[in-house]
Amino acid sequence: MLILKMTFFPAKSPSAWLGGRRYSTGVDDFVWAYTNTSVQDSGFTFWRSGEPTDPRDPAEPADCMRIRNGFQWFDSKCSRTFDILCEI
Ligand SMILES: [Ca+2]
Repeated sequence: MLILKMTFFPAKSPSAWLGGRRYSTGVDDFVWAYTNTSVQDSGFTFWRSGEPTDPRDPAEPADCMRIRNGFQWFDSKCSRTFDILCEI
């Protein structure tokens, strides 16, 4: 975990995109893009307390999943710029 933190979460870039995206208007309606399977039903989630937040911001909903340097998950606006995190 230390290597992951040092490699992917340097102080200037404390977040990375995960491969999940909201597919509907429900707060917990996220799917993993690679498998198109429900995040909620995957058996493991690590949302920060209070996340995901309400997606119904009509101007720019928070429909993409990101991870921060504490490794917890957040829903965020997809237009934001972060590195990506992939399974190898
Ligand atoms: Ca959020």
